[in-house]
Amino acid sequence: MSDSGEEDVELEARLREQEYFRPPAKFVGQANVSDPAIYDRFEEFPDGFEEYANLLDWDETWDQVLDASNPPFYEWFTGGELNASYNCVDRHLDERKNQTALLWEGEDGEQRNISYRDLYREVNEMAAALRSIGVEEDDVVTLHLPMVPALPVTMLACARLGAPHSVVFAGFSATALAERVDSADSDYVVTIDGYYRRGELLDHVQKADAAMAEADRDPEVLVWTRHDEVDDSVDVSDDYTMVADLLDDHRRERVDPVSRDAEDPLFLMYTSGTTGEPKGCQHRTGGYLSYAAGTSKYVLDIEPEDTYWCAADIGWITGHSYIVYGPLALGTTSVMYEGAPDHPHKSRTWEIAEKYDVDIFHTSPTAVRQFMKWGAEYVEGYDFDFRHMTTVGEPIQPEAWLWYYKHIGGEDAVIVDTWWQTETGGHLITNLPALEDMKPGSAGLPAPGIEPALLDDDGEELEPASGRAGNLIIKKPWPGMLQTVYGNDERFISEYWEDFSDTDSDDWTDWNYKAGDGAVHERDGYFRILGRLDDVMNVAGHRLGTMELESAVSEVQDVAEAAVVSRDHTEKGEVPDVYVILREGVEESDEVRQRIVGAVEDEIGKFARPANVVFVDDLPKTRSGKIMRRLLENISNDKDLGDTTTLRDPSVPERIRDQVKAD
Ligand code: 6R9
Repeated sequence: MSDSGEEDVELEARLREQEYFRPPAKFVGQANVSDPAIYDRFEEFPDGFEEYANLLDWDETWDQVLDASNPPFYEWFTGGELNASYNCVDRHLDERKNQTALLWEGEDGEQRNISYRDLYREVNEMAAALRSIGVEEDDVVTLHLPMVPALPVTMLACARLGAPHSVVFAGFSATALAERVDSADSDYVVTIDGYYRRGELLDHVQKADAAMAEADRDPEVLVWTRHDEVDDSVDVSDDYTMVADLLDDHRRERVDPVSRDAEDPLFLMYTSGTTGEPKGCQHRTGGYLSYAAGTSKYVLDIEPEDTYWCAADIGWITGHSYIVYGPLALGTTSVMYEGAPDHPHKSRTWEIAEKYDVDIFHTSPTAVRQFMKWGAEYVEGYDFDFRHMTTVGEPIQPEAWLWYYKHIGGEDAVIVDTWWQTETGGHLITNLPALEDMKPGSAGLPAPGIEPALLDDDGEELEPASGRAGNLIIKKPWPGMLQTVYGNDERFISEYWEDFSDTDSDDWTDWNYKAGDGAVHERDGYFRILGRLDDVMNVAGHRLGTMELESAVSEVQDVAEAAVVSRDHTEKGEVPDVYVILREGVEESDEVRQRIVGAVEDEIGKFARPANVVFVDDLPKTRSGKIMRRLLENISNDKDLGDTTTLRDPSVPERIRDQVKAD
């Protein structure tokens, strides 16, 4: 006890006195980028980005780096042709066919070591299987798969055929899956019988059953199996096709990678926005893959010899760019782990790091806070030596950063805090690890070629490095950016561009990408990200829309009206609190509360479960009837209420606050 007490004191003292941390000399000496001239090269806009495109093999070289004639519908590397699966698999065969591409560990301890040659065979067979059931170029294939090798194999098989994949995180519910299948006009769903989570084989295919009953479309369903055969506990419908049977028919078959236009879509990734409907962010083949590969090389410092472990889920953008596409394009060894970090014990992560001798480790601040809560004793005694560590997805508090630095990095690894989004395809604000000093809590400088700025609410640009907070925008296009919102160009413009651009202009310099985040541009030039300014929250690094949560809650018969706000949470960053007015005659009860929580689980997924459900008589509303969520958020976070004079009934928030305090 006393030991950790002393340590805390020491940590805090250090934190107070030390603002910057230098990258270790041994890191700098071997880094992929150690010359600041890189920033000058990328100042040549847009040609600097050719450096990333040159990391790939192209079937046809591009004619033009950027066609910006029709903003914000930018086109990258136009005239170029390539295939993403070829770039992540085939081209490595000459030099490293026996090297491990994917190192997979099941939660139950099962291991698979998939070499580039194995990956080549599996991707080809799966591509042949998909082709045999009718998948053609440009067909959207929806993947509802957990962290098993079948997921990257199926993604790369789709890419080989030129069929965009739309991966839906396995934790999403049947309803969320159905919604995404319909929205993407998808006629194929690929799922699995089950997967392990905390020692239990979850029946996963039942979500496909329910989704197929709900969806308007009637897609063909393919089912992988977690073991050689379907698990006894799971019932797979006769209407579905077993992947194993298809693969048996296509053993050793080869499928030529389809040459895709640089601008042809590689995938869709649904994410939450400010309305109830998720947006299908559409990513192009050439620009996206170039950007994922380039940032993997320069920011993550990946070399083919490395063992690299990004402990995110491939079901989110981080896993797409930095487990699958970036690392495999560079020909490295990428680790995948199926399960929970505390199963069967809280040292599982460090056990894996030691076993596979991981060099580069990538995780979220939520995970760091959890490791910190469990305590350093779960790390001690494991023999691993990271040279590079990354955080992504949320702001990291300096305390958590320092703990990560000391207890996981042994004060001998670099840490990069990478800010980016589903929409951006790859890192936009992050230090290059050998070039800049680390500053806990700050994402750092813009990545090469990226030009962020802060605007006040009137759209006026703040003085650079003024130390003030504003709306974060990106002034120049970059190759990793989304092409559009699938099937909805108007929404693309309204969500990301309209607020801070001159939408009548054909000149791209009049267009600014709105990130939706607030940030401070510090006096040293580093950016500190403050979090979302819109109705989007970040729960344990998972992005959720307030409107999606509210519409899920409103599905419950007993609910007359609901408002969802975010509450700060020491481990998860944020959690949703739900304020509900019940219908006339409905009594408050735990049963009703359970129904509300259940509705969120059914509509979105268990990961979105509300932390609190508060029954209220009224909600704070303006005279025009708009719910003032900000006031509820202040109540949830025990902050001053602030201005209530514009409310129809200014006494409402105080009544709610007294009630919440009494509960
Ligand atoms: C990659 C990813 C995007 C939102 C983004 C911001 C938050 C991401 C961050 C960060 C502070 C960082 N965010 N990285 N906040 N520091 N380093 O997370 O994509 O799921 O789309 O979320 O996450 O609020 O706008 P996505």
